[in-house]
Amino acid sequence: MKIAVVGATGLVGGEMLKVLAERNFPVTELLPVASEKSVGQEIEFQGKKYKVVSMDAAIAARPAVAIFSAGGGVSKEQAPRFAEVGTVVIDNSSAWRMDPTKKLVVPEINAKELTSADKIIANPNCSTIQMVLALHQLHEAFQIKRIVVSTYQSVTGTGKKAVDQLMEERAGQTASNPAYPHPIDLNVLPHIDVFEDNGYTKEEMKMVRETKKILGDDTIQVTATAVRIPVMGGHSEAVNVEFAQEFELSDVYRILRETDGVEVVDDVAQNQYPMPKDAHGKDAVLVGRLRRDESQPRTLNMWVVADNLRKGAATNAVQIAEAMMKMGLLRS
Ligand code: 11C
Repeated sequence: MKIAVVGATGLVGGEMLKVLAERNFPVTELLPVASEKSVGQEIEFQGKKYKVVSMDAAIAARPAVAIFSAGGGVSKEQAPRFAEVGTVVIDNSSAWRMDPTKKLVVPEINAKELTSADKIIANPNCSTIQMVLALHQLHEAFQIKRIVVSTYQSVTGTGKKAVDQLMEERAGQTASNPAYPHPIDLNVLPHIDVFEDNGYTKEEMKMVRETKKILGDDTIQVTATAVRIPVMGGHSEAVNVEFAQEFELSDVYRILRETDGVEVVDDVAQNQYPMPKDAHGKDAVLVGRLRRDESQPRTLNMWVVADNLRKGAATNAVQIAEAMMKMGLLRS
């Protein structure tokens, strides 16, 4: 299968290539696409060298799938051009997520809704993916009323510039090209993406809006505080969730252990709980610190950690492509 990876030289693009190779996605020809200045540069994939090509060259090659991770502006402009030649676009930006004509997919939850009419499919925000994956089966069992979430997000979510900032600061230098308006090492920034008119950040509002769309339930109330911390390897989330129905903690454990893509790590007697250093490089969403909120009935506290570049981005996108291939929705 011919596959284009748009934004192939970025952090997420690199992870996309790694995941495609690891999962043995049947790639017959890879079309790595990046900015004009990278055209001609070589990329290694499954032991073969591929030259970075221009957007126009990739569209002319009519790949079966194009996985985009090059920012919202590029997606808005270029995804429809791929769709016009019959390519299925899986887009990792926020450009199409809330478009009512586009599906926002976490395969374990809603890949079954995809049809041959879907040519541009949106990959959700990383912090939303890990939260809804941990919650969707609990929602089916007990009906979520309200979620209060605080995030602790890795600098890899911002990209290479932020990783460089953290590393330079950690080496005692002033960052040469900082990604953030403040130092990030030995600091915490309650600020991810831009501020909206309501005082929340765009990252916080993504969690509100995308959760309702993926779980297909506008009645779910969500409030979020998104925070950047000097960590690499994964995003962590403290999730407080109020259900409409009463639950037993033992059923919560059982349901989470049976949820595809979730791994329960919860043995406090042995100091076992999810941490970004353990989630790093893994596809599973790690869930632990499960306990009742004793201040209010039918409410659960949990701690959710995942590698934001993998299940939060690359793995989820490749899983969408795999699901569509299985459903016969990709041309070979
Ligand atoms: C972060 N969640 O950690 C962001 C990165 O909408 O796909 C992903 C942004 C997005 O900064």
